[in-house]
Amino acid sequence: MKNILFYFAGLFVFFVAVSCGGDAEKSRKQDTASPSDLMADAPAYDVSKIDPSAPVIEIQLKALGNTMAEIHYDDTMLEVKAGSTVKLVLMNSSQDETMLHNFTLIEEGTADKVAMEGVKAGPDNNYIPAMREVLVATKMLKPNETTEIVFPAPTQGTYDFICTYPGHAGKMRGKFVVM
Ligand SMILES: [Cu+2]
Repeated sequence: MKNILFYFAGLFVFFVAVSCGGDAEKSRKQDTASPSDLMADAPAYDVSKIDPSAPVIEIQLKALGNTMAEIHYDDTMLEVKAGSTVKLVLMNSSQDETMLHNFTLIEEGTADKVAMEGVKAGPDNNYIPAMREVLVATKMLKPNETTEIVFPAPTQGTYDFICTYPGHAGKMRGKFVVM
């Protein structure tokens, strides 16, 4: 009789142990997101993640033109190596005081959408919309102003860059290729 009691007691302890173990396992799984979950939640690109040991590539870019018909960037095909840090120097070489320009790096094929949202974002936001498609942007420059931004090259692929000042993106756009 004693042996049977021990047997049941043992069985009981066994089941409790198994079920508790199962719960612990489940809660651990809930606490730890799988890599695919993390990717779904993470922003597409983290501009602050600069690797101090990465090579720095400097790009000089000029915004030119004094009329809506003339405005353009002096380079419309920028190329950088993946894994590098990009130092982009933008100069607004327009002379007309109404010609404000910036550089906005965006996901490929989103130029019109970003430009439209940029108009809505307005001057208080430098006409730069807060949206996932925008990777990084300079401030809006007045004529003869220069600025620089430093950012990590995004993952390999082709991106677009535009000026988000209202009406400029049609003429002021180019490709940014990460090789
Ligand atoms: Cu512009």
